[in-house]
Amino acid sequence: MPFTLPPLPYDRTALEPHMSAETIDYHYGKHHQAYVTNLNGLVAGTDMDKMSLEDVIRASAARDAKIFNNAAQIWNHTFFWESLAPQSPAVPKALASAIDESFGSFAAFREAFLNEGKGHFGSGWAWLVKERSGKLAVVSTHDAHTPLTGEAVALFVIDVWEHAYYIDRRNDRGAFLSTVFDKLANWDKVAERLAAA
Ligand code: MN3
Repeated sequence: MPFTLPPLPYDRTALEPHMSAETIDYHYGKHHQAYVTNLNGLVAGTDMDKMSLEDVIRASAARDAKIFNNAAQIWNHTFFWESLAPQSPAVPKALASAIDESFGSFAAFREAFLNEGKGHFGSGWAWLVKERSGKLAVVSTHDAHTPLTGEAVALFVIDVWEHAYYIDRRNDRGAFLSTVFDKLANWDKVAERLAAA
């Protein structure tokens, strides 16, 4: 079963001026697509070519870094695009309460998230997750690593690989993070994931 690039949930120009169509063309059209193309080449003829993407990620995590990296990057990027919206909605009540309980305030959550993303060394991802205890937490993962292989449930993510911001922001990861967080975060989607977690 060939894996396919999931459609973007909005038009390529819809996140402008905060994220350019050129960034979408490269980040979604080339980087995300390349992980799909690579994975299809790697799993062809193996026992993984009929599995779901999630099963491929779990099955390859301990035994095949190339397959794991490409499969997890497909999943992480799809989760990232779905974490964004052209008009960032207000934070729904249930999500706001969970954030207040875990971080003290939305402002404290925002600061923790932006610091985690800015402070992450090298390529990776900054996440809001729901831990097994029920508490929300901010974590980062390196390279392709993903909460999907652990016990926490992913709720929101921002990609902090350089390819995510270099076209629009050059080396300014901090400006990219705060703009995406403040202008493009799809809090309705995050609340939906929390309700399902
Ligand atoms: Mn990326």
